[in-house]
Amino acid sequence: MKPSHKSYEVEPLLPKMAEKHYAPLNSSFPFVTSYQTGNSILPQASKNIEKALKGGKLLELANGFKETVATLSQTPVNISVTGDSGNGISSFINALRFVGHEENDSAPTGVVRTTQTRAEYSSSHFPNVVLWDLPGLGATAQTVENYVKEMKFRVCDLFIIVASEQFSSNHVKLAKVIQGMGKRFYIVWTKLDRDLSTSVLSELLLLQNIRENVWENLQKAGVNKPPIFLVSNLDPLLHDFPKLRETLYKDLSNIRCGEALTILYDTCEKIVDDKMASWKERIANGHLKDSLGVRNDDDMGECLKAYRLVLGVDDDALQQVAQSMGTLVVAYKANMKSQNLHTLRREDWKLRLMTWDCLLTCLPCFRGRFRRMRHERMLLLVVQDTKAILKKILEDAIIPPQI
Ligand SMILES: Nc1nc2c(ncn2[C@@H]2O[C@H](COP(=O)(O)OP(=O)(O)O)[C@@H](O)[C@H]2O)c(=O)[nH]1
Ligand SMILES: [Mg+2]
Repeated sequence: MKPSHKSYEVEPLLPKMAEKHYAPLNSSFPFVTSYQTGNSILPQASKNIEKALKGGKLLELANGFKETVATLSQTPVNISVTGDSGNGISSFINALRFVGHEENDSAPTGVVRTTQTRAEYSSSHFPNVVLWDLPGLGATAQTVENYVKEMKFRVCDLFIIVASEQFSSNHVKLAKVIQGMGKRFYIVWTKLDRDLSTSVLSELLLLQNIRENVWENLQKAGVNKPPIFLVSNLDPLLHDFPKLRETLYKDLSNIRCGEALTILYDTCEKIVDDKMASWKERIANGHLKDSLGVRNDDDMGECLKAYRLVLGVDDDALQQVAQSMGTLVVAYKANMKSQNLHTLRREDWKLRLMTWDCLLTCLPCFRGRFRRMRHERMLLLVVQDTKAILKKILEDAIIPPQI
């Protein structure tokens, strides 16, 4: 059946640009977190970033983003691992931490009920993350409401619902209640090794059946599609474990940085818009030559360079930023229409029309008006490129690019 609900894959970080690059934060981000660190550093970070951008200092701005992300990355995150008793909750925590069940600091596991109260674990693989090992929902005769209260769901940022053998009504109840709280969760199906050794189906078909079964049960209860991972706790490197870890890293970034960086990006957008407004005024007043510092304001190539310089996205600045972010300058320039006058005219038919010599020769009386329109158009295109570059810098500050 075709899923009718919005998929719950990793949310884009900065949604409006998500189509361009992988982007992990979102104003409609479905997490509720404390953001203690984010709230306290935000005013100063915002001030620094504002100052850098107003002064057209892209490198300073990029460093400001990086510092902000570094601080936010230390925000503590609570992850609760829940499910039905005996499903492999404690074993999953051990596997995620790469800790054998016989090791000292492992979560106790076993065929008899071993987890009676919630217990916390940490892992060097996920710094500043508390993994809460919960007793399964079926462990006591309590209601879901009581369980949610006792297990302190409110203070948790992310949930992992562990299931195996069958996806029960308890799993569905947990998913519903977590979704109702506006928090994110994954389903982790464990004991895949057993399923694989006992099933007569091919591996591909078996995996597909498990996924479909989980999804159908959730769908019937009106739950949005969560990420579903199929694993064996005996093999912490196999099956969906690598994908699960990758998703978890991205979501941790979202939880920690999401709200704060969206606010910072909005501030940047506003500054760029203000800059555009003030330059539009100068264009309208005809005071361009002096303020832009160009010899000839009909020389569109020279003016383009000047607009890029005042917005802080000139070639030198981009080169410095790329170096600081550990990537190649092409990563920032590849989608840039305003690389030079040739690319700008190629990519924008309106500007092409406005810079068509015949038009100016045929309609000399409109020369002044055309000049203004050309400048406004060019400014707008440089502004659009600047915003895209700012977004990319922010994304790269969160997840460093790999070259
Ligand atoms: N074969 C297999 N056994 C598992 C797996 N995960 C857990 N178990 C076993 O299932 C039993 C219950 O596991 P436990 O982690 O204590 O479940 P919990 O009650 O949900 O915490 C233990 O005997 C585990 O060894 C798995 O992925 N594969
Ligand atoms: Mg347990």
